Amino acid sequence: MREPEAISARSGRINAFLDELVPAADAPPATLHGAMRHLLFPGGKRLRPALAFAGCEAVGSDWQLALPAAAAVELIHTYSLVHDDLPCMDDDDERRGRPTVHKAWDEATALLAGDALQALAFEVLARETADLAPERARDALQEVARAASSRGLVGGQVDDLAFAAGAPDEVGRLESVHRRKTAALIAASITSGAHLGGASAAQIDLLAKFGEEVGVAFQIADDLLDAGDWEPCSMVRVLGEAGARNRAQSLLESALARIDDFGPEAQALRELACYAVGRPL
Ligand code: GRG
Repeated sequence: MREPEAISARSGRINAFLDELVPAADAPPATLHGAMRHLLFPGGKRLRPALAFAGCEAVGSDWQLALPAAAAVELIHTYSLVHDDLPCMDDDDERRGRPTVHKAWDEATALLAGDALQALAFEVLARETADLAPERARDALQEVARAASSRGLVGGQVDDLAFAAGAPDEVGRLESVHRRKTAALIAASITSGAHLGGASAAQIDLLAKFGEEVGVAFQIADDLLDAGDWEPCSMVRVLGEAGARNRAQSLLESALARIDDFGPEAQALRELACYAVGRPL
């Protein structure tokens, strides 16, 4: 599916900003900084930064105001991938067609590079928002911190690792894992960008629900790409391919309906939601 303009036209800006933020690969300790950069550049789709920009735009502000939030969520996402690939978790040798960080360096370096990426996310969000109203920066920071916390990404990952197929209420438990492991950061990408753009509480409430549904649908769509090789914690294994596809579509429809009243400013957000789920708008 063709990349939406909300990604292609804005990736240059986030890439340049991330490049400024992360110390050069030869800055001491060079091993650590090289490892931090390894997965970050050239990086992946940059979906989460695009969602942060679109969240800011949806509430009527210039998308570039969301730059600190966009960088923070991509740094958190990257740290989570570096740690997820470690032998104590998914034990992967390759990511984005390149050796994983612990393969290119070693496990200790991958662990520490992930830690440093996470710390940098919060440093950026605090430092690069100094010109904005303090409550905008505080609210954005809180959204990202919560998404990265034991109630979000980390808690979801813990329950994913411990997931036992066949236990009661499998669908409910699976969605709970997806909501925290994947959707929390997707939703926080949108809401942190919207906070920096001066969103009202009512707008944040709608955008958070939109982001959560899009995030779960995105995880289901990602699982569908595994084509027959489904993890225990996959909606495709429980509902079958057609069932999982239907579930993703109905989550997307529900999400889009929530932002009906946002008008044309939310068009990038709509396009990104459809792109994440692999469906044209
Ligand atoms: C280690 C704390 C910790 C958490 C790990 C994010 C995660 C939790 C695991 C990564 C593996 C995975 C399948 C996560 C689900 C979210 C997901 C679909 C990630 C891939 O996101 P994309 O497609 O990746 O946006 P790119 O490479 O494009 O950035």
